[in-house]
Amino acid sequence: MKIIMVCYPTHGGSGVVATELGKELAERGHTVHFVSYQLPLRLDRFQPNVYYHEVDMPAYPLFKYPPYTLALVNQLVELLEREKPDIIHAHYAIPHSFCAHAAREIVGDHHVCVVTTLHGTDITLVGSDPSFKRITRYSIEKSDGVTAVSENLALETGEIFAVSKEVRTIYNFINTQRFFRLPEARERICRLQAGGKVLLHVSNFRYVKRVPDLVEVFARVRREMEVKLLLVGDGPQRPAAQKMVEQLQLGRDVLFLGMQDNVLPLFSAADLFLLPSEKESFGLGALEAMACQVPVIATNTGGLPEVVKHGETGFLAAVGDIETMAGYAIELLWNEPRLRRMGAAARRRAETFFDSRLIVPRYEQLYKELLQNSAAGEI
Ligand code: GMT
Repeated sequence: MKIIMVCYPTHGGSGVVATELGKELAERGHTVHFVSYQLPLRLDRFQPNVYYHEVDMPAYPLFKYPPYTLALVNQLVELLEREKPDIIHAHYAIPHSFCAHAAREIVGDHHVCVVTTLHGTDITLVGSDPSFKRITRYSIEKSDGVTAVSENLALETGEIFAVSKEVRTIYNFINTQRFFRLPEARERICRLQAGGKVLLHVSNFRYVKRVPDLVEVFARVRREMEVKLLLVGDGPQRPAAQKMVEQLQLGRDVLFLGMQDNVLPLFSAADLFLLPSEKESFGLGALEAMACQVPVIATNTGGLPEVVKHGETGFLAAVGDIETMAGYAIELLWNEPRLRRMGAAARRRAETFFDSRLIVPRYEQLYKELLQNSAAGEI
């Protein structure tokens, strides 16, 4: 198949999922054209069957807000006319799916099918805002296939937008043959006394991630043992977190590492992954941790309970319940055999339910079904 993948190129989860999906599809012999405003972070543009098209954005002083989405539609129109793809796979209902519909309309191409994958931010955070709600609903209804990255997100989409369209859950995935705990990463990354532990958080530091809760949890764990906190990523809550760390005099043990392109050694150095989010449709970072045998302490929200099994591959607590999260962390970190058992169970869960070899064929199957329906005139 010939597939156009429209996504954000950044460190955020949706861009990572779209990029990894495109790469896996290209390895399976499909032709994949990525369209974005920048080369997606994990994309190797020289991989066979992969093409990358950057959206041309002329800077024109008249516009207060550069009309990126219009430039994207124009780029898609050109690709539809030139490449005659089978599928446009848009990651995010808005703006990407909406742009795909506009491009299809302009070209009058009734062959190409539009698949929209909902990631969460486009539904529960931005998409449900009154300024975007109608257009998000339209983008979902108009798609030939719609997927959500967890059952919870599929359910919420139905509740928020009252769409008649079937929203199929296809979980996020990880290639467990490539993403696994690297030996000796700990020693290379941080110096610790014998028995010292490492906590890890990776995110874009948006408010929804509740980074201050994370620092509070760490402060409590730090009172009990020798431990370091690695914070990977950047975003609006980083300055507040840095201030808290200073005030709580934790500076010696908290490392702000900023954006990191290669996160595998960091996951491999960790004993526990913390994700105290307000909302999380899936929590890709949690899955990456699990693939590296790192148990997860997270909040009992959104799709996280579908990823992290409480008491088996980590622990879940109510949003904002710092005491409980810290209690779980301390108990587990003191109990080395249980920590290792949970780590092994986490890895097994990643392999059994979220491996790319299981999930990517589900997307291929969806594309095939849609193309068959389209050929039979059912779309
Ligand atoms: O919240 C983020 O980290 C970024 C965001 C995005 O839109 O790129 O992530 C969303 O999509 C990820 C991939 O499907 C999910 O793993 C995240 O849970 C989801 N974020 C939220 O729902 C807040």
